[in-house]
Amino acid sequence: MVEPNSTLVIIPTYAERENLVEVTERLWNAAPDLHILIVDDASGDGTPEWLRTQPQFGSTLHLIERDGKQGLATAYIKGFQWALARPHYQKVVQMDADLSHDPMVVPLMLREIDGEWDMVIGSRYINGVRVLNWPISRLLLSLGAAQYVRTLTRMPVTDPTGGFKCFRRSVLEKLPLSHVRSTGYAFQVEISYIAWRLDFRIKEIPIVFEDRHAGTSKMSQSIAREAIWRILCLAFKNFLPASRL
Ligand SMILES: Nc1nc2c(ncn2[C@@H]2O[C@H](COP(=O)(O)OP(=O)(O)OP(=O)(O)O)[C@@H](O)[C@H]2O)c(=O)[nH]1
Ligand SMILES: [Mg+2]
Repeated sequence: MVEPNSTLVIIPTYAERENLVEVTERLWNAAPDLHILIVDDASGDGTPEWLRTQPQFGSTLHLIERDGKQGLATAYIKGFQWALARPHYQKVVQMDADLSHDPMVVPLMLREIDGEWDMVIGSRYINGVRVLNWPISRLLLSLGAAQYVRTLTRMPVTDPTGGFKCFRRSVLEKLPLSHVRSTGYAFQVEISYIAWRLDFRIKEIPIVFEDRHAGTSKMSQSIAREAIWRILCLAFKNFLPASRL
């Protein structure tokens, strides 16, 4: 029996098999009732096979398999649509597989959603900078990107490129998911921007972000180029009414 007020954590994966054992274990330690959905893009590292051997598979552990690497954005959109097709999921969390996002933060996010907030963003940069084990060049790039987004979109969020978020179901219901244009990391900004323009109540909570535990980065120059361009497009959307985003 599925509880009517369940929470789904969506984790997109591309070659994250080494991190999956720990991330799932730590999520269930933090909040035993969570359901987890992995959206895997033919990682080729045994991710689906490992998931199918787990006792929770099919009950609280779910899998969407896609047949090639199709990008973070469409993986999340698939996951959001999967959650929306199941009315018992009232809260949805999105996070990376690589343990950069601490599962212990999930209960704190859920508490904010149970309070007055519609969406919670885990922020590395609110009230100081909390990033562990990143080279200074990567940190400066991330801080510069955050400033670029804030200046162009005027969205009052300290960490607009962050990927650790929690949504009340009603937010996902209102987002025009089929119109989202970004394919890579610009997706994180685009979703928060639309939620902000739709006047949802967004709360940032401080998180400590740690560099990935294992595996390799999927960041590429084309993803970064897309982000620069897509955010410029969002800036023009400031002139559109929210109903036409
Ligand atoms: N399904 C799917 N997941 C992806 C894809 N690209 C990245 N991911 C996942 O999205 C999450 C974020 O990607 P990361 O590579 O950690 O990106 P990052 O945190 O900016 O970079 P590093 O941590 O430095 O590697 C991870 O769980 C990835 O496995 C993709 O094309 N498809
Ligand atoms: Mg990462």
